[in-house]
Amino acid sequence: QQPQPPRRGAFIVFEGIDRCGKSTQTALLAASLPNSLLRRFPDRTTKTGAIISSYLSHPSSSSASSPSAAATPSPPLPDEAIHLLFSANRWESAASLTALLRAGTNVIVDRYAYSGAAYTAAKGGGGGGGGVAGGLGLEWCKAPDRGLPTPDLVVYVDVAPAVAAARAGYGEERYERIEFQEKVAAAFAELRDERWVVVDGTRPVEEVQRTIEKVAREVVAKAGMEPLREDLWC
Ligand code: Z5A
Ligand code: MG
Repeated sequence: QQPQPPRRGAFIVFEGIDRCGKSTQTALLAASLPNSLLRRFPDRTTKTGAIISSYLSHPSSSSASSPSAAATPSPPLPDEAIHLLFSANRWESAASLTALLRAGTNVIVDRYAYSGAAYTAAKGGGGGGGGVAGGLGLEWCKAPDRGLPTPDLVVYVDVAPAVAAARAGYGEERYERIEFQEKVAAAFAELRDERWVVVDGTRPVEEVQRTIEKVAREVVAKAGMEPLREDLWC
């Protein structure tokens, strides 16, 4: 009998608006799921990640008048440019993600291309194929991530923006305003497909974790029987 190649790992992505609980839940799943590894986007450790991190740490509405902004020589990055950097930041990791998956590791990712498309589309009016024709329309926003590894499961942690805003740490980064988060949620809703599972992120942490772990284990069991796809949004 021929030796069997290793079963591939499952690719599990977590998405949702700011402070919905993604980082809490990805860490818990990585700790409970055997042979798993946790990654996050943006990956702030790379060169593109450093630019992104600096961009995110300057609140958009007040940056023009703040003393630190006045001392910054370079003009702010256009929305299109930062969008492409977020995508580049994912492409930098794509080959290592597929290598891990092919070697049998379950890869859990905290935010992915769906965040990329939803946050930029929200700047252009909030998703909608119709509203914005060119730059910042949802189709434009999806384009640079086409062909990335396709997740087996997208866990959408569902929390209303007003509830998320009451949680610790809210408001420290650029996009953390309730009206903007409403638009992000609307854009996420347009991106949902058959791989998504929506979980109620307002339930206690342990309950959310149990729900996710059950689904994740089912997906891990099935992923080994299906080829890895590298055709996101193709
Ligand atoms: N962004 C983008 O524009 N384009 C892209 O392509 C990508 C991202 C990938 C930084 O992301 C920003 O980048 C983000 C989108 C944009 N927008 N902003 N600003 P980030 O992932 O680095 O952001 P973060 O700093 O990790 O925050 P977060 O992801 O928004 O939070 P979270 O991970 O979803 O939540 P958490 O840290 O797990 O929990 C938040 C708090 O809630 C904490 O106090 C928990 O203890 C509490 N919590 C968690 N779960 C619960 C439950 N179930 N009940 C009650 N309280 C809870
Ligand atoms: Mg997080």
